[in-house]
Amino acid sequence: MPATPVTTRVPAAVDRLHFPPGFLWGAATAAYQIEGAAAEDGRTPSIWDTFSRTPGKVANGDTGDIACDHYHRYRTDVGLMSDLGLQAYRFSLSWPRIQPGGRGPANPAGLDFYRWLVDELLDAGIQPVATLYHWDLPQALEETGGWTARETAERFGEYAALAADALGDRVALWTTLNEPWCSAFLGYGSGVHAPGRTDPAHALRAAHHLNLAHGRAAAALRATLPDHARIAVSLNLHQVRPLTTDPADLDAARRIDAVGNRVFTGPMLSGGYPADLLADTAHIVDWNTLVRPGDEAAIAAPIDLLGINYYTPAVVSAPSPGGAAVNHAHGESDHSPWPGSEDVNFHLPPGDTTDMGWTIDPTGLHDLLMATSRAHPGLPLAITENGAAFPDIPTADGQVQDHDRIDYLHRHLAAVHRAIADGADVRGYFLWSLLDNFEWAYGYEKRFGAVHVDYATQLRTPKASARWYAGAIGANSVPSL
Ligand code: IFM
Repeated sequence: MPATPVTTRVPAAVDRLHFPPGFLWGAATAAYQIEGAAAEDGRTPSIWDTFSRTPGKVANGDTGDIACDHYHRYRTDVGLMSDLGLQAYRFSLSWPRIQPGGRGPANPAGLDFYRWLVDELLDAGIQPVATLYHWDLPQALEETGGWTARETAERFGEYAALAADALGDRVALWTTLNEPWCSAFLGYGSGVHAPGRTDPAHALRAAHHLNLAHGRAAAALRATLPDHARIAVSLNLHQVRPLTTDPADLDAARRIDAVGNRVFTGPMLSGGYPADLLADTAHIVDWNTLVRPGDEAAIAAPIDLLGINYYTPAVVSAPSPGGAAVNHAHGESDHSPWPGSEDVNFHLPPGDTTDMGWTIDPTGLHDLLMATSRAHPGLPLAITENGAAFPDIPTADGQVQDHDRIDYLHRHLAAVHRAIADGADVRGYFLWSLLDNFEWAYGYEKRFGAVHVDYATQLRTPKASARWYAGAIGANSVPSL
């Protein structure tokens, strides 16, 4: 009888998925979700201050008044980042803190806060990544039309110049907008986000003015920042999948891709608004008067990096007679966030879900990265948000053993690794989020953090996932799946 072959163990080197040298490991937050200090040092209300005070809009009546009190505890928080070994920290600047009311000169105290935060980061060897707008429009600008008014885009360009002027000597990577789809379509379409308007025409107007704001800000940043600075935008691109290959389902997917993705990538990256989007929505807005000569050229200001925020795919099918459109990923509302495609059906993709009810599907991230790479060759990509909410019940000793989040991060990072191996130029990954924080309409009910926050005491406790992520950063790799 032949001898039983000896099975050789796979060498340690191939037990891990190594990321390219220089791959940037970070974590992200946003001003209104963590800062608190809502009325301090000259900050004026944003649309989220107003919205969260409107009964019934946010779970439990929660507000961002205190949130994680990061405004006062930023040194502690940078210490936590340091312990994690973070290489970069993506945060947003609060427009109503920097430019109260959204017009006029900068507020020196508001700028000081960000100067101190950035200095603390640089001292800790952590690269600051500043986002100009993560949804906290000054309320005063909403009162003159908000994002439905063209003037708001002009004001945003001026605010961008103030921010770049103050911080451009120490922040080298800037993002203009975070997830403008949410600002336009959840804020002005379904109304589940501030300012809570529910008019499809307003949503489309907002989308165009956000695009224009991005163009104005990109121009202001380019004019003000040193040459080595890089400019990006963060889009929550929808990985849209038709339920079947039936032509009607394929058309539903095309429509959602148009109003979910190409409404932004079209003018920003592909030379203009896509004809099919204009046709699908022509009965809602008059694009010929909304988009003025020169707008598309302004929006197409070159960027250096595209930020992609990914959580779950969208599975869609053709409208069915009497079938109500349900969109599981974007909250409950009687109003659709999909102007012109209100009756497209959404289906919960198969698989386990997070505490948000979002299906966990890392293949969506891989597919999105590949599709984006193919659509925009030569444009470097980064994952500027990815993560998951879970209930995260602390054990008796106060620890959080969030193995479900470790599994989520591990599988999504493996998907990023696979996309890089398949040719996508992905430069970095920012975990959402550093801290548990104010999760918009869900208030403090949903926990996305790698670090647990006890809101009664403001005690921060790194979860098991924080330790796991620190290990990945240190090794520039994750275990093979
Ligand atoms: O918390 C949000 C973040 O502000 C924007 N992207 C999605 C996250 C989770 O919902």
